[in-house]
Amino acid sequence: MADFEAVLDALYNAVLDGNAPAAKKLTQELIDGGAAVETILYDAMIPGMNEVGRLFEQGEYFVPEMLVSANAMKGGMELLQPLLELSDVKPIAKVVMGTVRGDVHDIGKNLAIMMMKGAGFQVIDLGVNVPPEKFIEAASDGAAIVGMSALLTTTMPNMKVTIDAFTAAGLRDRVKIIVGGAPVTEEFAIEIGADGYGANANQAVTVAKTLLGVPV
Ligand code: B1M
Repeated sequence: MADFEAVLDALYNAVLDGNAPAAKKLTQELIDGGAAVETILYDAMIPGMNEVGRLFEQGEYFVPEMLVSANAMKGGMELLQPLLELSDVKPIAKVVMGTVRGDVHDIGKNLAIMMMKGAGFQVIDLGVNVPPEKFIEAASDGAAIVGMSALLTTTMPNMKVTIDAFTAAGLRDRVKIIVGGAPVTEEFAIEIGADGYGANANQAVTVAKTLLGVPV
């Protein structure tokens, strides 16, 4: 393989440019070269998406550019998923995860799901724009953890709406609720009555395990 750093750089640029075929090819090249999943994500793909966000904020990128970049990243992530999956292992617990109502950002949520699955959780992915009732319905079937993601300051309040709906349904004590997403903070998580906060996808795993008393 060409110089490791150069391939990571090229992958960063492929995400930035929304070049899906290149993103896939370079991700595969890194996998074949023995790069760790975390390196591929945190040293190339995620910084690439962060730069996309910065350019959008500055008015240099628009929604279509964000979309093609997101698709490029997703294509690469698909190749990483099988590397994280464990087979023939009894799941630690059932988790339901989704992006809250009004919000269609799913890359961070998908990453958290990938990491949770890789760590041995059974994860039901509820997708995006998930209303409280859907979280409740899915969690009623034996879930120990509910995970919510939000990327917009305007949709963050729907995390509290969902938590309140669990309380109203008499189910709040049966599940641990963890929250994450770029604008979400530890303070916000405490304020809305969540049980845990994950600053990144790996933390979703450590927080979930800690809440269930499973060794990290
Ligand atoms: Co949107 N968008 N977007 N967007 N978008 C942001 C979020 C924004 C910050 C861009 C900006 O202005 N800089 C901005 C929000 C501003 C705000 O709220 N104050 C914004 C906006 C404004 C919008 C629209 C309103 C634009 C418009 O239409 N005018 C619109 C809203 C649509 C809606 O949801 N209703 C919109 C649309 C879109 C696209 C559809 C085009 C696309 C999403 C495609 C998709 O997800 N399938 C998109 C994208 C790609 C982005 C940016 C560029 C990238 C988001 C991303 O995927 N990041 C984003 C800018 C940015 O974040 N820098 C932006 C990478 C991802 C790995 O990070 O999701 O934070 P993140 O996940 C992290 C952690 O947060 C954590 O783990 C992950 C890995 O470490 N995590 C968890 C996430 N969930 C977790 C759950 C956990 C634990 C950890 O436990 C349960």
